Amino acid sequence: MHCVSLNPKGVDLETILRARSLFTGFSHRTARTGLPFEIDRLNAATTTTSNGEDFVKINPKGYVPTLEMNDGSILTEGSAILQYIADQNPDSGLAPKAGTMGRYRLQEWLNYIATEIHKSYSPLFNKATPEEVKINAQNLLTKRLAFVENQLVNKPFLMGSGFTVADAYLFVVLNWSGRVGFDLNPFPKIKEFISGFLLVRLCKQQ
Ligand SMILES: N[C@@H](CCC(=O)N[C@@H](CS)C(=O)NCC(=O)O)C(=O)O
Repeated sequence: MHCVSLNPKGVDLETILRARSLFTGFSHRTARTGLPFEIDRLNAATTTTSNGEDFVKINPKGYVPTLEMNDGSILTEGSAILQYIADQNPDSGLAPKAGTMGRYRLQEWLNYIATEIHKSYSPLFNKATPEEVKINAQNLLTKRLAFVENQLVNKPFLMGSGFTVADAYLFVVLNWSGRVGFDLNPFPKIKEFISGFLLVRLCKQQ
């Protein structure tokens, strides 16, 4: 198994404390299922991977995350990849069983994170985005995160007491806030969620 992700600044993404891209959350989720995997990084400027491959030939969509299986087939779209990884080890508890109401709830969260949260951060990364578009994206993000904040009032994770791939994805996107100057102070539960996550990771690393 082989995955490719974006590491434009060449920073060390191996530790969760520096989690800044889908890559980090992705690799930790993969690690938790006990699956063997390799990681390739994408140079966004040249669109070649760290192995020197032309990324567009691997994934014609041209973006990450991208999962390449041992048979050479490719799976794209973060939400699909996350569920695939979780399903490789059903006992990991990373996703409720397919066909159950719990799985639809998970998909509900994954779609919300991908389309309403992830994509609200995207224009904030682009220097060419006009200021009013950025303000609009920030306002939208405030609304979307207010919903998440309310959901975390009585439970530690999005789905309740158990950690799922939706939490991992949420953690990764929230970690972009510092980079794009989005203030999370109005969201104390979200801040608690982030620090709880970091604590668990740190404990596991020791
Ligand atoms: N629809 C995709 C979007 C993934 C995405 O936005 N990837 C970003 C990095 S976080 C990317 O590769 N952007 C580069 C590009 O679009 O060319 C998904 O849900 O996985």
